[in-house]
Amino acid sequence: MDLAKLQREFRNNGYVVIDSGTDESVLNGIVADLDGFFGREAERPIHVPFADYNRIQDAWHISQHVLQLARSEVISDTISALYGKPAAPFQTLNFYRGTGQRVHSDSIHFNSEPFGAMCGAWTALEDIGPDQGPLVYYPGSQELPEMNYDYFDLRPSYDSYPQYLDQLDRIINERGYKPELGLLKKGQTLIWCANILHGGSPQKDKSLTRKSQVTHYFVGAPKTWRPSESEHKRFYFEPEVVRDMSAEPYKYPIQPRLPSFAQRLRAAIRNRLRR
Ligand SMILES: O=C(O)CCC(=O)C(=O)O
Repeated sequence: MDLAKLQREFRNNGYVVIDSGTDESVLNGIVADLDGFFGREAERPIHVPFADYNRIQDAWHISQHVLQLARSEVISDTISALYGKPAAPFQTLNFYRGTGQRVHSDSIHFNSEPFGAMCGAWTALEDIGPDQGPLVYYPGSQELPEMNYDYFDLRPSYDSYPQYLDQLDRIINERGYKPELGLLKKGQTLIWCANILHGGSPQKDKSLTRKSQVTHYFVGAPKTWRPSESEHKRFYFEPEVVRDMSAEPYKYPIQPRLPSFAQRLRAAIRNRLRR
């Protein structure tokens, strides 16, 4: 790997794409471990902090394969080389389809002092084409100033998030940033810096999947805080480093969500039709 070239690309574009070198068995193992939990009518995993039909947060608590990818030395060594500081993974997100997530900067979710000591690594668990709702990002936007809620005169709270997103759309239009799509091959990883504007592009073909894993990292040992919970003063938190905890009792006993009335009705109709 030509490190100087990679560093230049990261500085100029706000992201780089690398081959993570992850074994096929790990990529397929992630898919196999989590497949049964995705979909509106699937059961939810209970030993993770959050799960819905398309997103499982911190599945490293329940899948050794998710843990293995999150602890990939190729990825963390690349991040450490890009920043010149050690990188520590602190959160994973697994997706089954495109997220259609509106364009944001990660620093609104987890910010750091000093600013910018955080990044995301998005790994394709299958080849990703334009109809699958790939990641979308705006090279150049990483050079924007630190934009927390107060930058836009908004109350630092989750309630202000939609208005924050509107402001980012406005800035993208005004500055003419051009979107790029993460059309990655299975096993490739896109590493983005904390401040680049990114999100999920709309999934054009809803019959397709878009299996992917995001791992978020802090670099160095910054003070970490959440802008959306900092209404009165900065809310600092201690990130939980992703590590093998399989020998320890599960930390997150969340209640499985009961199926909604509509889900029960659909299941009853399906059962009736099967008879
Ligand atoms: O995978 C996607 O569609 C979006 C992921 C994302 O925006 C994030 O993890 O911050």
